[in-house]
Parts: sequence; structure tokens; C-alpha cells
Amino acid sequence: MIEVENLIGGEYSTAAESFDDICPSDGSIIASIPRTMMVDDAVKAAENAQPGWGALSLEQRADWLDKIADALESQHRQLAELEALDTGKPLEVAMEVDISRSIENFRFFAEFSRNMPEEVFEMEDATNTVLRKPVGVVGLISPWNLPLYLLTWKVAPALLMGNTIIAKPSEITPLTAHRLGQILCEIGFPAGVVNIVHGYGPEIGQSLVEHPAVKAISFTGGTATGRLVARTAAPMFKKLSLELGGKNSSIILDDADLGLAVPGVVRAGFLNSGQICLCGSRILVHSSIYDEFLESFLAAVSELKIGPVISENHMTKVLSFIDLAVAEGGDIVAGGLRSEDDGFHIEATVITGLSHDSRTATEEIFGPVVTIHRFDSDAEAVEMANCTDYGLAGSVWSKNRGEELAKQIESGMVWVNTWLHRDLRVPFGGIKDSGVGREGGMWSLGFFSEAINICVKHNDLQARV
Ligand code: TXE
Repeated sequence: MIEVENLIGGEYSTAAESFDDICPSDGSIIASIPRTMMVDDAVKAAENAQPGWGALSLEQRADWLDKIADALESQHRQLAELEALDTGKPLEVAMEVDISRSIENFRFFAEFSRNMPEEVFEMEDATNTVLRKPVGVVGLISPWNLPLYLLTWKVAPALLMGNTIIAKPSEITPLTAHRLGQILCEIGFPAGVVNIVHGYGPEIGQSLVEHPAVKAISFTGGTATGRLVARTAAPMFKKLSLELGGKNSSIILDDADLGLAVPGVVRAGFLNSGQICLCGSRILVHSSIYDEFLESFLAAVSELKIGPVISENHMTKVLSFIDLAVAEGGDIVAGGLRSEDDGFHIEATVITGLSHDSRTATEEIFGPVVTIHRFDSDAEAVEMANCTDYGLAGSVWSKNRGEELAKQIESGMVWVNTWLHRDLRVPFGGIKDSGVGREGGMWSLGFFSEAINICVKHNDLQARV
């Protein structure tokens, strides 16, 4: 049994009450989590630490990011084991996706800052210089699907720009955040710069969002929760970044290379048991290749080995969508059931025969469930892809027309002949109900800083005398 503790001002603490962390693979209790109610102590610690941390140079803070990356790297396997235990994902996925990327998040932002161009704008008679000051104390709220990966994606740029942090990891998956806190202490990272508080979202999460001294909130999670966070933070004029859900299309045009498209679309549908906001859970296929695609797709899906979904509640939600699909007239052509194993396993599920605007095909399920639809023209594919309230991502599979079609998709990111191919410099984020703002490269650094312009008039007094 692991005892998860809060990290506040470099000290560990628990709360009056605690609750259980459940392993999705077998339903066992693996840790106790403090049910923290108030964020005040963490805010004080972060406020006290901010002037010292903010006074370091960008280069000194970048060096710290590299040190953190080194420390995480030395614990790569142990961290992956913790992530696999807490989320139920296969160890290889935790090694190759979660922890590798967590390390890269720190390395990337350290290196990015060393190559950052100076922001200077010359006028004929004056020079403008843009300073990037820290925002101050920032709140980072992260979800359970990629726990350390998505938390560090916020921690690294927030630290780099001189902010101090209060992190609120998901109460369903606190283990790697807890370990990150321990690692920071082990390497002598300054106390109070990173504070980690655990507990339920509507309690400690809400307390963080509404605290007046917390100047920015970076949130990744469900759209409904994002709406609640915005309702509190927006009238307080906090900086707000919301990375929310998605219902992304994988579009297979008639000239697609199916050898590439089939494995790509399977990966997009089922990686992490379909629990990634970027997953392609609605698959649109040109009629002329529909049968051939479906046959290869089902063959590939039958070979898949996927982990459980995150919790019993979530399993119930995903299974209720499969029932809904049947009620809406869909045909379950693969999977459809809870697996026989212990824990929260659902079979990889493929549904055909539904209208592209049915609830199953437009609402976020966030599990190993995809729907397949046929279209007859590029214009129809675009219309079908855009027929959802979400606008996060998508992929197009085509030898010749992919880029052209990608431009017409209403979403923040579109991949052509690939999926989840990430360059960390590019903007990441959604439109419509998928969120507000962008992360990645300069977008993250912009969010975690206040851009201040200093305009200095050239000294031409003598010329005028
Ligand atoms: O996430 P929540 P849930 C989607 C997915 C899923 C649905 C709900 O469809 O089924 O969201 O998932 C914290 N104030 N995604 O309910 O609640 C919470 O403690 C402040 C997509 O598990 O949004 C956690 O740390 N914080 C998503 C974080 O918000 C609050 C990934 C996210 O949890 C809070 C996860 C409050 N009032 C789910 N209430 C993605 N975009 O990748 C909760 N939290």
C-alpha cells in the first residue's frame, strides 16, 4: 500500500481523511490518497517561493529542467511501473508513451528556451522590447488518462517562465505525481516552487481555481468540468487554458494506401484503450473501399491486446454508450462486452450502421469503442467530420488529397497519413467544445508569462536643439 501525501513547501503532509486508489487491472486497493479540502497552505508556500524562483535567469531555470529530466530518466522503469499500476495500461505503453514523453517535456522546454528569439520591434524613433515576466502562482489541473505526461507538459513551461506551481493531479491516478514530488525533493529542487495537492476535483480542485492568489489555471480534463472551471476563473480574470474532450474523425479517402491507413486508424482508435482526447473514434470511409477497409480493420482489431479502462464508473459509462449504439440501430461487428478478466476491461468494440449524427457517433465515449461510417464524396466527408460539437483533432488518409481536405476540418490539429505524430513546437489545442487556448512551444511559454512591452524613445534631444 502506498501512502500518497501532499507536498507543500518541501514538506509532506496528509489530510484528516483519506480515500482509496483502485487498480483498474484487478480492482484492488493500491494506495491511500489524502482528501485535501483547502489550498491555502500550498498557496502560501508558492507565494513565498515565487520571488526567489522568478529571480533566477531563464538559463538557470532551463538547467533545472534538464536536472529534473535526468532524474526522471534514471527512474524511467520504476515510474512506468507506477503508471501501469495506477492506470492499468500495458507497461510498454507506460514506458514508451507516458514516461518517455514526460522526460521529453522537460528536455524540450529547456532546449526551446535556449533558442528563443529576442522579441524586439524597432521603430524609426524608438525600440520596443518584450519582457516575459512570470504570471506568479499558477494552478495545474490534470487528468487520469496520461497522468505524468500531461502534468509535466504543464509543469515544465510553467517552471521555465518563473512561476511557482500548485499541481492537482487526478484523484484516480495520483501515483506518478506523488513520485515526481519525491524526486524533486531528492535532487534538492527549491522547496515551495512545486507544490502537489491531492483530493477530489470539486473540493481541492475547486478551492485551487477560486483562490484569488492563483493567477492562472491550466486545465486538462472533461468538457463539463472545463465549463465549471471557466465559470469560476473567467470572472476573476485569471489566465485560463482549457484542453478538453474530443470526438475526432479518421477519414479514409478513396486513394488511401490501406497498408498504411488500417494500422494507423486502429492505433488512433484504440491506443490507451481509446482514452486519449486525440483518439479517432469516428471512422469515415469512402464507399468504394469500405468493404475492403472493414475486413482488414476487423482483422487487425481482433489481434489487439488492450488494457482496462480507468475505473468502474468509467466502465459503466462506456458500456452504456454501447447499449445506446444498439438502441440507435447500430450493429456491433466486434467486441461490445465487458471482458471476463477481473478489473475494468472492455473488449475493443467496432460499431457500424449508425448515422454519423447519432449520439454514439458525436458524443465523447473515451473508451475502446469506434463507429464506422461511409461517404461518397470529399465534401460529404468534411460535412460528416464537422458534425460534432468538438473540434480537437483528426486524421486524413489519402495519397494525393489529404492536405487539401485537412484544411476544411474544423479542429485544432489534423494529421495526414499519420496520427499522434507530435512536434512539441507546434500549437496543440482545440476549437468549439474542445477548449480554449493552445499549448506547445511558444504558445505554452506565452500562457505561462505576462508579456510586457518596454518602448524606449531614441535619444534625439540634441538633434532638435
Ligand atoms: O474528468 P474530470 P472525469 C473526458 C472523458 C471522460 C470525461 C470525464 O470523456 O469520460 O472527460 O472524466 C479535476 N474544479 N476526459 O470526470 O472530472 C479532477 O480532479 C477543479 C477527457 O474523470 O474533468 C481531475 O484532476 N478541478 C480528458 C481533472 O479535473 C476539478 C481526460 C479532470 O477530471 C473539478 C480526462 C472542479 N470542479 C477525461 N472537478 C482529456 N481532455 O484528455 C474535477 N476536477
